[in-house]
Amino acid sequence: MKLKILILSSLVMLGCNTSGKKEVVSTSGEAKECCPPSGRAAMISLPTARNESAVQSSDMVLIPAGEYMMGGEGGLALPRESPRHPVKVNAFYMDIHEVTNAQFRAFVKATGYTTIAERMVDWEALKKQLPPGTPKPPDENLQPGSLVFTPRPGIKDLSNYYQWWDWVNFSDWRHPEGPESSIEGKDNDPVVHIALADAQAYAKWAGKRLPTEAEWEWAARGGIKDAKYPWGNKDVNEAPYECNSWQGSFPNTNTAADGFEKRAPVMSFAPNGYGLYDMGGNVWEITTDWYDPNYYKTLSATEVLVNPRGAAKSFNPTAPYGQHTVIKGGSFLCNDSYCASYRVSAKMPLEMDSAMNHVGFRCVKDVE
Ligand SMILES: [Ca+2]
Repeated sequence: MKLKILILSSLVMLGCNTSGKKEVVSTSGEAKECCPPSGRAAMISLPTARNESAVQSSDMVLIPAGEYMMGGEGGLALPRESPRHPVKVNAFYMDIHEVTNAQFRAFVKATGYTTIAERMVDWEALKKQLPPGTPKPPDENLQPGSLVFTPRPGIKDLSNYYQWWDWVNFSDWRHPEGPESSIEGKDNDPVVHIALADAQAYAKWAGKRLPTEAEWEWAARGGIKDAKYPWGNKDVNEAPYECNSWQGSFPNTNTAADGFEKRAPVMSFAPNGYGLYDMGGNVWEITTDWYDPNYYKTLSATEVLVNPRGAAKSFNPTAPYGQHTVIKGGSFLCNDSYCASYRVSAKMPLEMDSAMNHVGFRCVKDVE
């Protein structure tokens, strides 16, 4: 069942991909030239560097302190990613992989926590994210649920996200594609349908915290200066694949040439230079920074920001009444035909009470 009113408040960043148009305009008004999907996507490769014995661990690696140019310019970078600006971050520990279903299950078992997607929609909270005077939807449309990628057949007009995102009642972390789906046998998949408060609750229980965007991007760069991706500058469409993304014509054809149609078990692809897996693709990862597409334009091009925490407040022109934080890394739905968000500087907004079947998280920890 659809709950379009809620989707309106949530459909902020959902169109990770649009393709096939000469020019694509996102809902945020940012236009970019389209890069047609590479024919190399048809090449089959097997995932590399999988380490199943470590998947269940809560291993972290030390990310060294350092200074870098945050953001991106040129190529596929969106205006929200520029200008680049100098940033310095302290050292911290970071989870080597996204939080898995098994890890999240342990948290729920220990605490009895119920995620936002599992709760009835709170109309009093929701209406604050909508234009004043928006009528209350019928109660049956306030059932627990979340957003699931559900493309209609034969989509041609790629300007309307509703064609591939549905509100699905009783879709949650245990039921990623709807109530009939399950995570049985998917302990090592990244947990999804996680909203900001859910991720923060897990992090607190684990004695950790969520990363800032600056920490996340510095870690994603893996010690490689000014590269586009966590693995360097190798074309994302060139086999052997470096991350779980989308091959084919979005959103109609997913060839899964990288081995995975949806989420991949964590650590299915090679790590970056810091030993971090899936910093590009697989699932988006939540950070604590408020989203504002104009934030970087307010910063000095020369003065080094130390441990920045993002914009002072949330601003998302496509959903001005909501509160959005930055998510990073892209997902299994990303490809070069639009946002290409496996790029280290890419970012999207996530409404803080929203969850989706391609958004998860990982944690960090301060150095004592
Ligand atoms: Ca894939």
